[in-house]
Amino acid sequence: MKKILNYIAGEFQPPDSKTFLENYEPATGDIYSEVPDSDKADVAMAVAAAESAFSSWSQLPIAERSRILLKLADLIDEHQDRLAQAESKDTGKPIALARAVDIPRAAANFRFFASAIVNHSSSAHVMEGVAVNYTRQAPLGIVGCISPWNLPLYLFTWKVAPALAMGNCVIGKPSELTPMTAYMLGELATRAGLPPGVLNILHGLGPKVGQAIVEHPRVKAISFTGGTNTGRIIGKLAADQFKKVSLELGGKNPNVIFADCDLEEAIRTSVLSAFRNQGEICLCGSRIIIEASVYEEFKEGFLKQVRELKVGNPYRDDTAFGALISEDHMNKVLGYIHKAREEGGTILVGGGRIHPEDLGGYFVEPTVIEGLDPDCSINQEEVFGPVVSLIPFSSEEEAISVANGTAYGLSCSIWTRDVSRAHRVAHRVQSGVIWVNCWMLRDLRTPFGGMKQSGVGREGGDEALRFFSEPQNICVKQ
Ligand code: TXE
Repeated sequence: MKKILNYIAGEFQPPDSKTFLENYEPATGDIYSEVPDSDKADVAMAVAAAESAFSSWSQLPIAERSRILLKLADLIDEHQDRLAQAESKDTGKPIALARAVDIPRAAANFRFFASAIVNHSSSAHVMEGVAVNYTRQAPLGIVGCISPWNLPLYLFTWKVAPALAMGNCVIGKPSELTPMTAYMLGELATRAGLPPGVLNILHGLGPKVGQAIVEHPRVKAISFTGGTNTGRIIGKLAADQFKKVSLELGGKNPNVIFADCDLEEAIRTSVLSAFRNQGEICLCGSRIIIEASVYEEFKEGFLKQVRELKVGNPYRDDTAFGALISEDHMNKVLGYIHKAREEGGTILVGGGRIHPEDLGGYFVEPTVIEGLDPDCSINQEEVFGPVVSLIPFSSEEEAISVANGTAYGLSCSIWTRDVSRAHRVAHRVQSGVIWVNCWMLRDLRTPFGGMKQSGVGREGGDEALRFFSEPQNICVKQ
């Protein structure tokens, strides 16, 4: 049985407690590796390693920091296939998706921030004849990066890369459900020449080792992606010590389909946005709000494409839809489908567990529901699985009201050929990320994050560089 180890001070080591957790393969339900059950003793070791590395890492010339991170990006590319296989096995996601999206994006994250720091400039404010102010973006010191299981290496590196680029030392914790690629990253970091202690990777349970990272007084900031309830706990703990926090939380994202849109393209993209990664992406569009005059036409085309989705063994190259992350999560998703039935919804397609090729893992069919009130639980709560609800609307006003009618505000796709309407609606929808006639088209320079209960703060581009640094103004009298 493969034993995953913590990565502290450039060395792989077992947790201080010497105890391990079981790691399941979602496609089969089998235990296939063991994960350190780390605790605050491991956090203390990681903090000590990071403290001794900080001074030289933060003072390294920017070009040299950039060179090491670019090297790490190249190594991720070089090991793309191995990493994609590991990601697929650990998450149940199709290998094709891991190859096309997860792993290339992890490399892109390092490459993007390695280049961003070389081009980054700070501001100066001249008081004519009196003084000059210049603002230094000083690294924070030690920061914590806590990431979820749905896009493991993609989201872990989305945090770690800007943190390291700005000269911080990192204590990273991937999800206990998907530790494998973060573990493999440690080895690549060493090979890229990252000095020991600059990046430390701890594994284990959120409330135990995750919380110990948040609570450690020497950890200056926490960047977190995960569930809204966990974000609330982390936000409260961090506030006690006045730590900076960036919280990327859940979503209940609407796709708003106006009758004048390119319906064929809207259907094709809505299938992707509903079911990519089995619906386990915070950006997935789980409420499709459709103008009544094209409702039936949209529904017919949408259902046809959903029925054609290649569901099955994630290790086959042509699979488009794999297994859910865990038995608990599968039961949660099935529970929501059951509740939707009780609340009067009609299941148009899917609705149950399946066992493709007799695999014993956690597969749930892509599920489409109609006939539910916008206020019922499945239209309000984040299912984070392959369940989408169709909701008709009759006016622009109603569409905006339904789109805004949840506690979340992460992303929204608006489908229309009317440019004025696209802007008008976009400005009134309470979401941090708006796509017009597209979905998940990402430019890493743009601010990324949610409004309302979808989060606090923004990631990406300059926002990330600002988050992982502290402005220090220096005023020099002339
Ligand atoms: O996430 P958690 P879970 C949503 C989705 C899902 C729900 C719960 O709705 O069903 O959240 O998923 C660590 N202190 N999203 O339970 O628990 C944990 O170990 C510090 C949305 O898997 O939030 C993991 O590394 N850390 C989402 C990370 O937090 C703690 C992606 C996320 O786990 C902690 C995933 C604590 N007290 C789930 N408790 C998105 N927005 O992309 C847990 N952790």
